[in-house]
Amino acid sequence: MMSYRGALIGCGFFAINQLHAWRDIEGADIVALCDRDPARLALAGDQFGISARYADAEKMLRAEKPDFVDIATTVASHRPLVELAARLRIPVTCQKPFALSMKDARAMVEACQQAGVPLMIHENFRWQSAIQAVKARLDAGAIGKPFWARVSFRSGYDVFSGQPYLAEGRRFIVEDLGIHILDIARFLFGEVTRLSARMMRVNPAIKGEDVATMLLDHSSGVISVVDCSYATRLPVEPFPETLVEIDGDAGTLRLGQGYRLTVNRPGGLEETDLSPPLLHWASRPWHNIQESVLAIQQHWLDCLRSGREPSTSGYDNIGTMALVEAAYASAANGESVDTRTV
Ligand code: NAD
Ligand code: 89V
Repeated sequence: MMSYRGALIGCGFFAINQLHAWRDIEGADIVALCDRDPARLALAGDQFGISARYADAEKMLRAEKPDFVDIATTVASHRPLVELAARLRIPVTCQKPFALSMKDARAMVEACQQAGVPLMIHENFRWQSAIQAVKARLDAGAIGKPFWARVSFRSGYDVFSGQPYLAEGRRFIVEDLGIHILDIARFLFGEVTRLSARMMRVNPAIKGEDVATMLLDHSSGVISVVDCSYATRLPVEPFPETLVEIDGDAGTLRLGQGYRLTVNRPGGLEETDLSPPLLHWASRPWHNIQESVLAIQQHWLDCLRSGREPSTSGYDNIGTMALVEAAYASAANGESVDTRTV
């Protein structure tokens, strides 16, 4: 079977996980790296034994002609890099947040569509095995028709030491973390018609909001609450677990702390430990994120091989980005927002 040659742009904090995952995936090899920071480029190149190293993305893509490009930079560079990949007709996967604005996101999707180039957003949280298991239970009708849900991420973990730029933005938790939790809500309950949000900043050392509570009307009829916080000090730190509560007309499902799944359904009570595997390169508590990186990258390769549209294609991710924008608009004006107008 053909092995796909990939090139990765942005050798920072998170790219190391992506490089580990690529090394584990059969049928894909990262053959070239790019970073404008020579120290980071050298560190990643040496760690993963990749000698083709570039400071300039266009030079790398023109010289290496890879089968796909993995963009692992922060958001400001996403639009020019995705459009570059489209111009050069190179299938492209790009980290979240996809874009700085809805206008940019739509332009990027359009550019890839026009060029006939597959585009996947690295929106990995829905690929966590516990979240996939919840979706499988819902699809199998385990609790009947869901009508209410809560998807929750509350933590006091210091994310700023690994990702210092998170303390600097005018926007923080919804743009960086809430985007994942909103995507899980869309994945589980479908598209959202209205959204209402309240936000606050508790930590005085950062610029953006670190607490958000959102109320979502899904067109499926489900009402969900999506809440996230980095100002919540619990006796056992749950980072980076997403907790889920769902009430259906025939039962209830709970994904509790410690990856404990409880499904109370007509046939009786199911209790399952959904702890993620600890991959050989992973480290706690990041291991559930790390396993989802492996899963989404395997999915990207499967999609490249089959020609299928990725679950989190650029087009799909516009739906999640719209929820982020609706949340900031609602928090700013105190009113609920029709997400289809964003
Ligand atoms: P980082 O700042 O540590 O790394 C980004 C790297 O990209 C830097 O080394 C920088 O020099 C390089 N870079 C930026 N623009 C470039 C360009 N035009 N050409 C070449 N190199 C360039 O950031 P990070 O924490 O690794 O985050 C990267 C992205 O990953 C962000 O969008 C972030 O939101 C996302 N992220 C996702 C997850 C997840 O679970 N999906 C987790 C953490 C971070
Ligand atoms: O996904 C992210 O971008 C990360 C984290 C999971 C820590 O929020 O910032």
